[in-house]
Amino acid sequence: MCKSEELSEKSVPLHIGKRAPTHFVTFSDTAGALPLPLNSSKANMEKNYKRTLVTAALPYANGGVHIGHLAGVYVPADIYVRYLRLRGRDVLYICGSDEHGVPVTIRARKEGCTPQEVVDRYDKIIRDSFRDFGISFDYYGRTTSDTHAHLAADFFRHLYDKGEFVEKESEQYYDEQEHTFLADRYITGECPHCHAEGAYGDQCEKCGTALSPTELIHPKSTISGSTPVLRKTKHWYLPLDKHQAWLEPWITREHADWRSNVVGQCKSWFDMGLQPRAVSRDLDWGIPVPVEGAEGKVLYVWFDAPIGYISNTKDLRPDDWELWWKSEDTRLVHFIGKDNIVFHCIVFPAMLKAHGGYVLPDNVPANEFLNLEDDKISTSRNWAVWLHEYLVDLPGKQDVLRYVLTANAPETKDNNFTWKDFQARNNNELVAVYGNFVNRALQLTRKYYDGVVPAPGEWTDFDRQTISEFNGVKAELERLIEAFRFRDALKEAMNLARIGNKYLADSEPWKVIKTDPERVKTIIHLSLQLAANLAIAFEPFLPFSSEKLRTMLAMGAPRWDALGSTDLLPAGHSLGTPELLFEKIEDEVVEAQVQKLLDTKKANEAAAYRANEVKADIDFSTFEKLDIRVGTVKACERVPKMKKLLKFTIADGLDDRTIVSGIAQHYEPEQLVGKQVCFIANLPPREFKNGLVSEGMILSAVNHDGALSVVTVDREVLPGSEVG
Ligand code: B3M
Ligand code: ZN
Repeated sequence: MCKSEELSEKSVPLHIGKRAPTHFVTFSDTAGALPLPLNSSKANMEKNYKRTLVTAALPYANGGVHIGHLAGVYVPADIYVRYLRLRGRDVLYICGSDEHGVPVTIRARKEGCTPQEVVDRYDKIIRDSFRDFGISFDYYGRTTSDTHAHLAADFFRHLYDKGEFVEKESEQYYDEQEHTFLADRYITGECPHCHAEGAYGDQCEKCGTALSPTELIHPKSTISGSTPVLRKTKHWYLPLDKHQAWLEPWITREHADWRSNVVGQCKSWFDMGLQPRAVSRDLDWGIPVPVEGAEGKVLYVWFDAPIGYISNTKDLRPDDWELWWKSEDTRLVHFIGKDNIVFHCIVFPAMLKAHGGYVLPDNVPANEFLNLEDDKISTSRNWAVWLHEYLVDLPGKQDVLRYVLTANAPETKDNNFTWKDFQARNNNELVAVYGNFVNRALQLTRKYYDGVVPAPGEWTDFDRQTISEFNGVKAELERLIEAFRFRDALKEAMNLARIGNKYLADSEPWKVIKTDPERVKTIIHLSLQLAANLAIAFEPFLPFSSEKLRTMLAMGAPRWDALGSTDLLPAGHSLGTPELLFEKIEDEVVEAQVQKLLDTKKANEAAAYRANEVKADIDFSTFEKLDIRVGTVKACERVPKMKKLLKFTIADGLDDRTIVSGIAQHYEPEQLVGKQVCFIANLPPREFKNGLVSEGMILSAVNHDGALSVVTVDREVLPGSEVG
């Protein structure tokens, strides 16, 4: 799912050896390139599954839910389970709040409250949003529940007793003032790559490089501000390296038909070689590690969270939860966002396998990300459309959002949400096609037949052609939904409405009524059958509108089997009161939403400016120690393999000096040659990984948006001139 990226636990903490990849290659042709799998999911599909267990990624209870979450995980999973239920399949849809982990503790610290208070607050907001958008979980639990604490601890203990973990001591940063080990996110410092200040122990947000805390220059504890020290600590690791032997063929051969983004991402992990992964943390918020000598240690949030799927099932079905998790005829499907792929395709399956007795996922249809108005959705920048705010501004329009997010779902690539597109899809598709057809069919019935379904005459060739067109929709919808292609499936449902619209437009009952009133009975009869079909076809996608339509048609519960039928509403059946199914959205409404985003952008810029508070006073002698000089740039070039860096040769008055500066993203090297720049001349030389030595620091101004501008002089001076 799309995470609140700044505060989410990144996917690469605490591992031994090689770093995990941060960028993935997608092998769009993976499925085709591999030999035909022996035991593919296709074969599995033919297996007789008795029940389907659908999980949706557990949202972190440290923020609300936004459109990225909805589009990426919860709406697609909801479409899928609503469809399965309509078909009469045995299905459970399980989710819950993910309430442990460092992001929760950071927020609690910031807000001066307890972690429990944080998760209580957000769990409620998240629950309400899901309910309001018709996300039809069978159970929504919490990882702070007792059931979960017990199950997760037992799970760990079982693996521990079986010898499935590797115990290892390593050195980690410790805050001596606060007497606590520091999670990666609690340590900031200078990025060794781009030299931005404030890089986190797991990643530099400026240049995106994945880091380990020990790589930071001048690390600082964000809790006390002190410089942390390295201390030995013991952790338990899941030896994923040992699991690679079965995981790799299991995914790349047996499940080569999973989405190519999923298989591709797993393949890049395999190609790098899986590494042992720590499943415990030194932290005081979480489930205590249930072994002796583990005081002060808790289960890593990514160890306990997926077990939440199991404990939430157990809370819902205390008597037969094991059937849903341990029986070979259960089909397990995880809906997630792309940032969770490694945990659901590699880590969790390894945990389940190591434990023994559990089924493994049959499919993991992960989505890519949704952007908002061409910018990455971001919780900390408030660049998001929050579900609870959406419903205040656009009351009753849940289905419009469900529609737009599905029509535009990031199924195969990142996609973009814009308010303009939102308005266009509502006005040109929902209103003009679906709503318009239904409204015309119902209004004509009311006008000509007092709201009673007329008896049809013989079908004409034209009627039969229309019927044959919509007959095929059921099979097509089934094929697409079962292949997790919800965008295309929605298009297919919309096509049914187009067929109806065209049928009415071409048969022109409002004209024919004057010459052949008997014929009009048939036209209206068939149109009403089509409208009833629409209520069924759209039920998984737009449940609120389907319900409204069923009320208008006074039809009972939707039956999938009946889709394609021309006998849904018998002659003589009285309809309910027609209402508009969808309303046009006016320009002012979307303009207000765009304005809200523009205001956010402005507020962010102002906040960034204010954030650069003036530092504490220093005395003059400290200032005098700084030796700032002017130099002339004689040469400037990019540094191979270090895409942030530029290497300068500066004439400093005496000699040529080399200065390396992290501004390659802001300048072409040739733009700087010949310029006079200001640099600090008396810093100790700093050596980079590749052996390059920098003999000073070039001064730049940082714009509010992070753009750097080199400090130059107004009039040419001799190289080596002092700045003061
Ligand atoms: N809470 C990460 C996320 O929200 C995490 C998912 C857990 S699923 C077991 O992206
Ligand atoms: Zn950086």
